[in-house]
Amino acid sequence: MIKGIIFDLDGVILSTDDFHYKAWKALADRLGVPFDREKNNRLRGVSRMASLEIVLEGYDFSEEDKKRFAEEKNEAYRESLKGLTPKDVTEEVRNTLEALHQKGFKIAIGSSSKNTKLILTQVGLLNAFDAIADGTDITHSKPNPEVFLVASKRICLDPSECIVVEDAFAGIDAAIAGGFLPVAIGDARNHKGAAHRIDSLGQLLSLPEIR
Ligand code: B16
Ligand code: MG
Repeated sequence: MIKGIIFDLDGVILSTDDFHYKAWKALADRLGVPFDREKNNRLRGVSRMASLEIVLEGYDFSEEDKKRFAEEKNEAYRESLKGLTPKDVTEEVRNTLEALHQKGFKIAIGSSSKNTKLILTQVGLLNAFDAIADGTDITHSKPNPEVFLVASKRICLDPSECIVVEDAFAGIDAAIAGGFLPVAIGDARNHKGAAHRIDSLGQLLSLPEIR
């Protein structure tokens, strides 16, 4: 029986996935490395350094350069986060989180991002979840299930009792590897392993496990 929902952050609760894209694109353009939205989809849910490796595929840079590039991208990304306000959380997202709580479900965040708490603070959602697990809690990012396992432990539920909502192929893989029920939104709807596919977060409330 499903008793908890673990949400990915970028691309599920907020559209910060687009900020990631723009920050990577600026870096890639500066370096003369081709980068487009299709390639960007491979970065969803993947850690910052692993993302950089994908951006630089086929190009050779020193480890020192790569460290600087990752910092450059993160600075550009954090600059764009400064513009985030509570208005960036849609009514649908707020209402869905509230409705899930009212129905007695535990809700948590499971994000690879080390900027998770900064983002949640900016949009006024830091205290909206029963637990937060993020990039600062883990050593292996998605598709490893570690972040979801930390989140489920923090809401005292077994993975089999939790839905994971993801926009990333790596996130759906992680959910499956950890024994969670994977629900896909956005790009992840193309993943064959998803148990359910939704077009927007409110549709969660119509799933048979939630109704
Ligand atoms: P940061 P999620 C992930 O967040 C993003 O999808 C991915 O694009 C990003 O590289 C990763 O966080 C690390 O983010 O550089 O902020 O630590 O989708 O798991 O919420
Ligand atoms: Mg995501």
